[in-house]
Amino acid sequence: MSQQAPWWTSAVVYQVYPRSFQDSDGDGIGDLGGVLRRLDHLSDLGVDVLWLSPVYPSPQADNGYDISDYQGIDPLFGTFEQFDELVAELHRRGMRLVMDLVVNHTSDEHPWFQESRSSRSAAKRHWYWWRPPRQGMTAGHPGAEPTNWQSFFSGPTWELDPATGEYYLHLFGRTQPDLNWENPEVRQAIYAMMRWWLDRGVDGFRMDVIDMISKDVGPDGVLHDGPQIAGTALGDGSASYLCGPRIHEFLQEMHREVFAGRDAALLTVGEMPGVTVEQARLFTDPARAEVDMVFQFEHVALDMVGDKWHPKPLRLTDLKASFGRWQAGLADVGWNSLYWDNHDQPRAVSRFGDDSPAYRRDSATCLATLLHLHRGTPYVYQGEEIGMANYPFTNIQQFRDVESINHFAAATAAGEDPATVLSAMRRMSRDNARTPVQWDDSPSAGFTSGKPWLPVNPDSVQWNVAAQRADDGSVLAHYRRLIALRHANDVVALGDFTMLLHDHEEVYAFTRCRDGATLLVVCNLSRTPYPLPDLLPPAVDAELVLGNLPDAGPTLRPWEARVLRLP
Ligand code: TEU
Repeated sequence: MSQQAPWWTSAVVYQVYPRSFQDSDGDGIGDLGGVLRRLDHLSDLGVDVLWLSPVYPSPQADNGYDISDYQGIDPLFGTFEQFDELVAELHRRGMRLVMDLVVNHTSDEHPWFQESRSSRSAAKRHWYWWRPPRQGMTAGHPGAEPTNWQSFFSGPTWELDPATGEYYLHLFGRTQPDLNWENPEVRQAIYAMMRWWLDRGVDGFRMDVIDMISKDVGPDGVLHDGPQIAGTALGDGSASYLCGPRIHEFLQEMHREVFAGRDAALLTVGEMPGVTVEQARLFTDPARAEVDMVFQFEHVALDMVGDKWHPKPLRLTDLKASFGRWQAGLADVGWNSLYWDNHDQPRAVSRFGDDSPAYRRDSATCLATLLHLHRGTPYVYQGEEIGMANYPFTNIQQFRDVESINHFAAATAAGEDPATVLSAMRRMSRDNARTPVQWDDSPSAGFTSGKPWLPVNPDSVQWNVAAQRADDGSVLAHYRRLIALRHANDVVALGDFTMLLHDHEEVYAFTRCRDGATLLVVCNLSRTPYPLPDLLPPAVDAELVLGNLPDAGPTLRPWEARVLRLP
């Protein structure tokens, strides 16, 4: 990869969740006009790519991840004129635009599904997964669903459509029916749509749950039950839809049909829950022509027991084992994506750092240093660059996220204690990531002149972009330096990775080496000070390239991070 490393190996991606980024028309919901207004923030930060979460027409049951028209802009977010302006303005500033591609499922309001559900003999009936009730059972009765799979958003993955007496499959919400990728017409329609966006000027796609498009279906159309999930009547169907039998075939076909000939300038990212490092190596091997990198979920599953609603403390040694395995597994073939959070995850500083007033700034910058010095392409989720934290939710009425709301209903109906359910949601709900970006210290944080769709975090009085922009010691300033460091140093982008201190529960350390240059990175993920001479003797006389605390001395202070150049 040395001579002609692809451009995205030294790039940093910034994710915009438009609904929560910046409102320009006072309806309390962020929009494209808002993104346009804040482009200088992105250029100041120095990021290379903007990944835009969905802005297509949508009933917004899952905030745009339920699309009813793949070739439009939802009026909620603006117009095509604004979209084209966004592409042009990004390109003018040397940045690229990556669209969110949600093609495992559509909205139930998509015309394809409307046609599909209209009758059993509809022309597009086989564009989705329709099945009769389980043999010997009556449609609509509990347990009559064609398989026992549990949906990601609680309850069964099957919804009965009374008009035709058959069930349709939805791995996510009941208004998000899964497309049938076995059908070549579906695939061709999607590829045509993708080409249309590329022709319009976009620079690639972040592909939503793309490892779920191939279902393990028998020649007779049979789908199999999964192992029962303890405490429920439902089963885990993931063996039937994660990295299914035709997944590589479909992605290679997509590459041929959509990207071939122009892929060098593009970025393609597959979001792949449950993907293993061995699979990721196949997906991202350039010789196989599938995707450039994948979003894996291993490190964001280390602090839970079974599912996200049963959190447990993270052990640093588990994180090291996981990150270390991914760094090693993709060292010679393939490429990593690096992220702490996004619109589906709680805020990084609250989850992996220490968001108490004394350590919030230091832990946010420490985490950033750790991640950005790994080999792979770092992703910054809006607000992370100023250390935005989880929201102090106190009751169920404050949540808007379909996953959270459904979970509360299902868990309490099953007899779980509402206060316990709520406390897990306060920690893990996706709405933590979706409160408005905090631009200044005004009442709605500069996000909107109206009433924000999710409340602004009360800590915006202190934690906001305006306050940090002028402060050289801020989280924002540190992100700027980290991004510049990657751009300026081949060793940050491409150097070999070696994990150190494997068994240490509070300090994370590694080296990066390339062409005779070696960086030593050491991060204290705790409140305990550690004398460096005992811990890592070579660090003592090394030159400091970048640190997150002033006046570095012989002791590695709480949440201190250092990037050192070894002689
Ligand atoms: O998320 C995929 C996914 O696996 C999520 O359901 C994730 O497991 C969950 O949010 C964690 O609790 C993608 C999108 O990023 C997400 O916003 C969508 O809701 C989902 O797909 C369906 O499109």
